[in-house]
Amino acid sequence: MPMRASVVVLCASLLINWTNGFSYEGYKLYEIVANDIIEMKYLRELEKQAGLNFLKEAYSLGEPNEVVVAPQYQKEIEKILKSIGLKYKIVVENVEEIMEAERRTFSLRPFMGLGDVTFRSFMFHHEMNAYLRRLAGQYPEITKLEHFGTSFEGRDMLLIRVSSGPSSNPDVPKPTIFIDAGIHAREWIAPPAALYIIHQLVENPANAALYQNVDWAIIPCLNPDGYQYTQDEERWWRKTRSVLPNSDCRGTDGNRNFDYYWMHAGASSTPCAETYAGPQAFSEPETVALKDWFFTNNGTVKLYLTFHSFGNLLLYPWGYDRIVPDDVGDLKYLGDLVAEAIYNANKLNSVYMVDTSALGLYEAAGTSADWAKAVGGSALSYTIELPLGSARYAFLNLASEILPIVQETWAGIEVFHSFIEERFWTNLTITTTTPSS
Ligand code: 0X9
Ligand code: ZN
Repeated sequence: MPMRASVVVLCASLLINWTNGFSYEGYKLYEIVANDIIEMKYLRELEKQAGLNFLKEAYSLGEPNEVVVAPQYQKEIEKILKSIGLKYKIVVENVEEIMEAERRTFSLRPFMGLGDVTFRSFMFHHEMNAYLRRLAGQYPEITKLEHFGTSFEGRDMLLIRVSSGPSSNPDVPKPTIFIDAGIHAREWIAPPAALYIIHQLVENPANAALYQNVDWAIIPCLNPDGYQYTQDEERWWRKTRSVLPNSDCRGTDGNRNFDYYWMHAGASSTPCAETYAGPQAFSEPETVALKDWFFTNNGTVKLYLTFHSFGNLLLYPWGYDRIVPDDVGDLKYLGDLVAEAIYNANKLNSVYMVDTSALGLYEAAGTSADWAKAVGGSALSYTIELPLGSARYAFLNLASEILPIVQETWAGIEVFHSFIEERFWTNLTITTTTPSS
């Protein structure tokens, strides 16, 4: 290359790096297919290594896994795949081109005022907080803001409570439904699902009955640092953004960081891996905040829901191993009812599969949903893997499909509410107010 041309290229690449610290330039998207159990096991082991970012895991043999690989690892990965005999193909030669288009769409989102909510485009974390603050100011009789915690980078994590007030029956406290979203940064469809529940409860008077006998505690963004980082830099970032003393790689998988069978299965001890469980359980301020909240509100949570994406799955414990809990009957029955309601909402007509986390997806220990049931005291606990809709690439949900997805999800939430109200309020108040003869 002539000197002048190389200087121009160098300046251009410096400019790209200056305007945007991270680039997917040269990253490739692979589809890797395991055709037997041994190949599948190899793949699961590869997942715990640095350098591979699994975007989609195959549920069954023969189905493609989608994996994004940085330029410096591509040769080595291809060599390993060939030596094992794993079939792969490159489906995107340069991921940066996809991401440029994504960034363009995001930058063209319609204007919204601070304090507003929208389900027509994705929001920034500070906009979510501003919305919660506006609601708390406008509806002080039914809402209360709580400082849930401070993220590693110092962001304010806000939780909103929706309640009509304390129980008038001293023998029966109101049950709480706890909902979080966004523990995985790149799963952008998750926070809007939580925000829509808040919006429906607080701003739609037709739903006032839903917080008469049941209290709600909702945190729409459990990993604000990671979320911001996906908007500014690396769209497919999953973990928190904490800094480790002995590694240049940052972040822990929040959903491997809880102290219940920590590191037992499906988690990595390699800091650069996507499923890095952290140097120890509860190493992250964001997961500690959740733990502390549960302990402070001792025993009140009867249903724990955590929104993720994607895959149309309603998963209940256990996730750390392929075993079912004693109350599997309730968990499966309620999950099926919810799945039916989501389908019948007639928005995207998503068909959800209902199973334990380990049997329906894969074994993974240290998740919030296992912890919420085993230690946090919430017998009912679900991980909800929201749909990808008609998006072509993993996690890159279309802005135009936010609304139908959150609407159909809301139909499922109404069913969850009815079950909790009946079991932990109606039935209990009848027993405590009817004198036994
Ligand atoms: O791996 C996870 O943390 C969740 N899937 S995601 O694609 N959103 O990352 C699934 C958690 C469900 N629990 C288990 N499979 N144990
Ligand atoms: Zn997730």
